[in-house]
Amino acid sequence: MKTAVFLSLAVSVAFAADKPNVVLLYADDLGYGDVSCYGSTTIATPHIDKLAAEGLRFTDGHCAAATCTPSRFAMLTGEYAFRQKGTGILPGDAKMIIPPDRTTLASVFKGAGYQTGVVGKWHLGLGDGDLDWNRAIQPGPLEIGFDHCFIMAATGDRVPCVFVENHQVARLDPADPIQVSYKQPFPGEPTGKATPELLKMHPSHGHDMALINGISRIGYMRGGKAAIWKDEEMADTFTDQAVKFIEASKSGPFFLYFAAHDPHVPRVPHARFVGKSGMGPRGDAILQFDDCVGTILAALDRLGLKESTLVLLSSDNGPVVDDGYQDEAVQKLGDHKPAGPLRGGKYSAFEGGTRVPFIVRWPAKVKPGVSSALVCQVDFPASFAALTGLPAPATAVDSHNILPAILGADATGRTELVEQGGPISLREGNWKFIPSSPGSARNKETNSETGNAPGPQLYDLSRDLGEQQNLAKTQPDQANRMAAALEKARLGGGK
Ligand code: NG6
Ligand code: CA
Repeated sequence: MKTAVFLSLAVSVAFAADKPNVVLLYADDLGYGDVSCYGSTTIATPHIDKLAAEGLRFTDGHCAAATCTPSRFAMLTGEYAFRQKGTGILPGDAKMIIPPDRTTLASVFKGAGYQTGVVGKWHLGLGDGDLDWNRAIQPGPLEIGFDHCFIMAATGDRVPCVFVENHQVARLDPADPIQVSYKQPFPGEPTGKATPELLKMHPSHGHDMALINGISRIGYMRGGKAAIWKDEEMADTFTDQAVKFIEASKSGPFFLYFAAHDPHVPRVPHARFVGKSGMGPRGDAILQFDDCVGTILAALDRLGLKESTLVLLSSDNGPVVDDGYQDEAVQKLGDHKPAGPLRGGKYSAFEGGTRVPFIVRWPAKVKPGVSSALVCQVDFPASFAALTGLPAPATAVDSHNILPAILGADATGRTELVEQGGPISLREGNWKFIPSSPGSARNKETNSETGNAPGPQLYDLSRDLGEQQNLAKTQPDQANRMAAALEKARLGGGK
C-alpha cells in the first residue's frame, strides 16, 4: 500500500511540471465499431485513425453510462450517477443537476491554473428551476469551473434550439423573447403532430412536438427566431468556437471539453458530407465528426501545441441506429456494425452500451500503441487532478487515479468497474456480470437489446467478447461473488 501511494505520488509529481493542455474530443452516440481504427471496414475516419496511430488506443475504455446525462454527470463529478435521483436523460428545461459548490473535472483544471472551456452539448440542466431564457442563464457551466461556455442546453432533438454563450442565449433579439415548455404546445406554433406536411425529416417514434427547421423535436418553444441554430451548420459552429477558444488560450495551460453533437439525432450533416458515407445521415454525421476532429487537431499543429497537448477522444455512450427519426439509418446500414464485435449499444447493459472509442495522444509523454487496460471516464477527475499535481477531489467518490494507465505506464487499469446500462452490471477483469432484471429484452422504440433477462448473466469476455454464452448456471460461485460485489458497489461501499 505504501509503495502504491509513493508510486502514484511520484507519477503525479513527475507529470505535474508539464501541465499539458488537455483537449477532450467527445462524440455523442459514437460506437466502438463506428471508426476505422477500431476495425470498421465500412467507414473511414482518417483523422481519428491518425490520432490513434500517434497515440494510445484503448480497447476496453468506457463511458460511465449508456445514455448521455448520467454518463456526463459521472465524467464531470467523478461519482456514478445511478445513486443520484434525477440524473436520467434530462428534458431541455431541466435545472442544473451538478450543484455549483461541487468540485468537477473543470474546477480541478481551473484550480490548477488552467483556462477552461466547454463547447457543444451540455445536457446537465441549466438554472435552478423555472428558467427564463431571456435573462441571465445560471447556474450553468460557468458556476462549476468553466471560464467560458458555448453550448446547446440539452440535445439537438430537444428545445430550445439555440446556443447559450456564457450566461446568455447567443444572438437573441430582446424584441422576440423565447418561451420553452415541456408541458403544452404554444397556440399557433407548428408541431410535427399537427403539421407533418412541413417536415423534411419525419419522426419514427416520439419527436413530434415543436417543428423547427423542418424537423420536429421534443418539447415546445416559441420566439427567439434570430437565435435558432441551423442544424446543418452546428458542427462547423462548434468547431469554430473550439478553435477560437484554443487560439485565445494558446499561452496555456488550457482544458477544452469539445462536446460534439454527432452522430446523435437529428442527423443533419452539412451538405459537404451528405451522401459521402453511403450509409445515409448517420454515416455522414460520423464523417462530419471526424472532420471536426481533423480541424481541431490542425489548429493545435498550426499553433505549435501538438507536443504539449494531451488529446483524449471518446464518446458519451454506445451507438444506436434508429433513435427516433426516419433517416434511413436502418435501411442503409448494410454490413456496418456500429458496436463492432460487441453486443448491445446505447441504452444497453451489454458491453456495446459503455465500451466506446477511447484514444489518448500526448506526443511528449505517451508512447503510441494499443492498451487493453480497463479505464473509465468516471476516473477523469481523480486522474487529471493527479496529472496537475492535485489530490483527488473528496466528492469524486467513484473516481480512481488511473493516470498511469491513461499514460500507458500501467497495462491493467481498473480491476473492477460498474457499468450503467439499463440494469447496472459489473466488470471484474474479463468477467462481466449482469444481475437478473425484469424489463423487456428489447427496447421497443429503438429495437435494440437492453441486456434485461429474467436470470443473472455471466460472461467471460476473454473468450466471448460478444456476450453470447451465459455462464451463470455453470459457474454459480463466480456469479454469486460478483452479485455481492455489485451490491456493495451499488450502495457506494466499493470503488
Ligand atoms: C430519448 C429520445 C432519443 C434521444 C435520447 C437521449 C425519444 C423517443 N427518444 O428519450 O431520441 O434523444 O432520449 O439521448 O424521445 S442521449 O444521447 O442524450 O442520452
Ligand atoms: Ca449520447
